[in-house]
Amino acid sequence: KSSINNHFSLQSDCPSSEPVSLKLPFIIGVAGGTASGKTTVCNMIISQLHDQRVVLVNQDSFYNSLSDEQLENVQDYNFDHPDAFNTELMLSCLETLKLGKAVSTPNYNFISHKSIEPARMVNPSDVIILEGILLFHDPRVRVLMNMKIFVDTDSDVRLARRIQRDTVERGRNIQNVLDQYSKFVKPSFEEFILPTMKYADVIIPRGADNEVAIDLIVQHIRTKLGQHDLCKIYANVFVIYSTFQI
Ligand code: UZR
Ligand code: MG
Repeated sequence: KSSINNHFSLQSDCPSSEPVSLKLPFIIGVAGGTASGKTTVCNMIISQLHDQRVVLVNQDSFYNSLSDEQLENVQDYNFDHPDAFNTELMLSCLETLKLGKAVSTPNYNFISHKSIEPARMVNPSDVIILEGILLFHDPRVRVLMNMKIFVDTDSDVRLARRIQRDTVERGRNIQNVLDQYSKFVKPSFEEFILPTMKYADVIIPRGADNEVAIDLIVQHIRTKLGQHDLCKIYANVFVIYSTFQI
């Protein structure tokens, strides 16, 4: 009875580690400028996939912690530059998740600008949704994704939302947000984020207001998950077949 189930494990071949699931997760990347509606798009996809195991991993979690010296001059720190992230760590976490294993990810705090305890444990899932402004920047991260979505929202709409969000949720004042925007956020968007739009499989205009696009994306994910299920059945049949050969 237990032979054909969704999470056939290869314990005997992996003496050093926990069981590895044969089921490969479907990995979706959602990128786009600040306050473009990435989080809302992700949440809309997640709410439509309620019958699957879905997990959201945010690139923000992998921000490098600022040193005391950097904290003293935080207004000169560019959080919108690719070097602000620990991409090596994100890559290794994603590789682990892709293998169907649980992983612990850092927990970045936007007020102290540091990773804080406790770390966040991410469980193996059928669908892994990654979200972040610079997710498509590193080619090694791009190849891990089965589907890449770019949320394309007008800059003025994004700035308006950013002011709203940073003053309410991230403890900033308006002057501070505007200075940061013109000094780093806008130039980095043009230099590093916008050029990655060409890597997207799907570009969503107007972000989360675009329900048709979200419905189409969810349909595609469901089709692909069906195909994954077929691969899983073939893989399990193969394991059972090999077992009986011995
Ligand atoms: P989203 N950011 C902060 O404001 N503080 C931090 O400690 C780390 C990041 C901002 C960052 C970027 N820029 O524009 C934004 N600044 O978070 C990305 N300044 O987050 O995708 O949710 O907009
Ligand atoms: Mg967000």
